[in-house]
Parts: sequence; structure tokens; C-alpha cells
Amino acid sequence: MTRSNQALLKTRLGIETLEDRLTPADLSAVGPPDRVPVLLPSLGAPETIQSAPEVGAPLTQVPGPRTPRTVIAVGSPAGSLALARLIDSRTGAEVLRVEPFAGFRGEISVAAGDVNGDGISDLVVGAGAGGDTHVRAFDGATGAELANFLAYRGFNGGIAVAVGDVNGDGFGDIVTGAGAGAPGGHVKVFNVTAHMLPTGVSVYAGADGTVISFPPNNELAGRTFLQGEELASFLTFDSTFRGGVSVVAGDVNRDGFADIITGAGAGAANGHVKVLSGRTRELLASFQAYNGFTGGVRVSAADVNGDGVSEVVTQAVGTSHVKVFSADGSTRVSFQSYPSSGYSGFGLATADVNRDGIADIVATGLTSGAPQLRAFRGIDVTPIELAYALPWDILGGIAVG
Ligand SMILES: [Ca+2]
Ligand SMILES: [Ca+2]
Ligand SMILES: [Ca+2]
Ligand SMILES: [Ca+2]
Repeated sequence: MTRSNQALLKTRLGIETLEDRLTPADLSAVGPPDRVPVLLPSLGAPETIQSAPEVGAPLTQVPGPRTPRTVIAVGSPAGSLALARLIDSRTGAEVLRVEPFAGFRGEISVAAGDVNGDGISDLVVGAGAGGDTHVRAFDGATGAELANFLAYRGFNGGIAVAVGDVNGDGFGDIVTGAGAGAPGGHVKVFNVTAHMLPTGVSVYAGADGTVISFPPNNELAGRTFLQGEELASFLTFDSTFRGGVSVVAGDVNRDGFADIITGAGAGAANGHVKVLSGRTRELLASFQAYNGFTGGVRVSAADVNGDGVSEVVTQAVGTSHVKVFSADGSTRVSFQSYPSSGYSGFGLATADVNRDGIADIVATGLTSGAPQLRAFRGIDVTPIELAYALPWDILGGIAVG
């Protein structure tokens, strides 16, 4: 095991359950948890358990700064039959194409990330308003369905979806943010792949080489995570705010756990962004991305400058104004991804487009009804020349993730 693997494993062994971090206030604000989601028969019984990973074996590749995504999730606009794709971020080749919600013509939210731990990004789709907060996930390698559940029972507004390993177990989790109409920027985290964490082994700690015994005091040891299990449910804004949130997950403090970033929807002042620790739920940052703007802020996250820590990337909704922030809220870059006239329907994502191992900023837009995709190096916003265009059957708007 390499030293970096040791360090990574050590951080994973320090897991505490997110539910344990919920304060009574959180719980009362959130209301009774709507426990589990619908499981389709094809998913198998919830108690199905994968064999535990061997300690000492190569760690599972997880989404995050160490492995920038090389696919982009693309979703159809409201008004057309819901269609979601994964495309190769360098070539534009279609990797996966699904119709996630039969007959649904509303808006959808899409995200790319590895939820089953095979190192290949999968496709996660969340239904927009009118879609019963339906979430489905599809294997990026085979197209097989990996998850199918309703994220917020009784709420029929839209949801935003993201992927990140929030509980540090090596498997990407699905993070959802409730859309307009839901109070408080309600975020949930769901496990996708059933698995068990190993118990009773000793490992070497990272930098100082100290031997630690696992688990010294770890409630997750031997714990089985179920398919579709709700790992966390909490509000990220004041409960009087009903503008909904965009959501993304990325490790901004380098502790090995994906942190949760939410951007307040329309109605909130100044493009309010919050960053919460995935591990402790502690508020890591709270900042205003767009002074004087009340149209809402979309968030993405990736290590766009190659320093090993995720930055927060934002877009003022309805505009092409993109900014990159450090985890502390300091602005790194600010630019317009498209000209101020002639373009509309802007979207934001992050993926490694030029294959240099560092995530880039992906900005979509429309002009004369034709979908456009542009990519920029995150460190200095140098445009990256693309050898492809988006599929032409995407008209009127694009969701990317
Ligand atoms: Ca996968
Ligand atoms: Ca996880
Ligand atoms: Ca983190
Ligand atoms: Ca970085």
C-alpha cells in the first residue's frame, strides 16, 4: 500500500455516521425522514451485500479531485421527452443514452459520477417539477439500472442531483437538493451500492507512520450500507427560504470526504453559496457569489487548478457569468463564458476536457436554437478547442453535470 493510499484509508476509517450529526433542531426542521425510497424488483432485495473490499487492496477509484471526470452528463430541456446522455468529454462520443422517465416531458437534472465503485462514471438523473422527485442511476459501463427511488415523498417540485462520496466509504453517493417550493434548501444523501465496510483490521496511519487499529471507535465498521439508503437529510438555508437549491459535491478541505455545496435558487440575495463538510456537516463557507443578483446561483465543483482540492464553480442562473472560488469563498476567476447577446439557456459542468488530468469548466448555451458547448481551463480560463458539438436533437435548453 502506498503512503497516499494509507492516508486515504485512514481518513475513510474515521467515518462518523451523518445521521449521528443531526441535531434535534435539524430533525425538527426537516421533519420525519421519508425512509426509503422505492426499490424496483430488478434491484434485488435491499439486504443484498457485496463482499467487503480487502484492506490493502487498491482503493476504489472515487469521484473527486484525484480522478476528474472524463464524461459529461447531458439532459434534455423541458418540453421534450426526457432523455439523458453521457458523452465523452474529449471527443463528444455518446457513452450512454437513456430515457429515464417514460413519457416525462419536464425539466431534468443530470450528474456524472461513479456510484458503484468500478472507476467508471455513471449517470444519475433527477426529475424536475411534476416528476415526483424521481431519481434513477445507470451504470456508465453497461447501462444497467443502479438506483430508482423517490427522494422527497410528498413533494412534487423539481430536484437537483449530484454525485460525491460524502461518507468516505469509497462509493459515490447521490446528493439531492429540493427545488423551488421546498423550504430551507433541503439536501439529502443516498447510498447507491449495497456494501459492507471491513472490520477488525489494523492499518498504518499516513504521514507519521503510526499504527492504528481499525476500528478504534468506529461505528461504521462492519456496517452494511443498503441500496437506496438515506444517509442524511438536512436543511442548508433558513426554513423560510423556498427558492430551492442547486447542489454539488466535492472535497474542498481534502479530508477524503466529499463536501456538499448548495447554491440558493431564485429569490435569494446575491447568489448565496454554502459549503458544508460532508463528514461533520460543519459550515465550511458561506459567501455571496453575485452581489446584487437575485436570480439564483448554480454550483459545480472540481479541482480545476490541480492542487488536489476542489474549487467551487458558480454560474448566475440565466447568465453566462461564471466564477471560481476557493473553499474559503475567495474569488479565483470571474468571466463570461458566452457573449452578452445572442445566447441563452446557459448550463455549467466540470470535466477533464483536454485530458491533462485536471478538471476544466464546461459551459453550455444556445444560439439560434443550436446547442453550444465551450470549455475553459479552470486556472486561467484559457479556452480549450473542442473537436465536437453537442447532439443536434438537444434544443431549447441543456442540463449538464
Ligand atoms: Ca461506475
Ligand atoms: Ca459513499
Ligand atoms: Ca471534505
Ligand atoms: Ca484545486
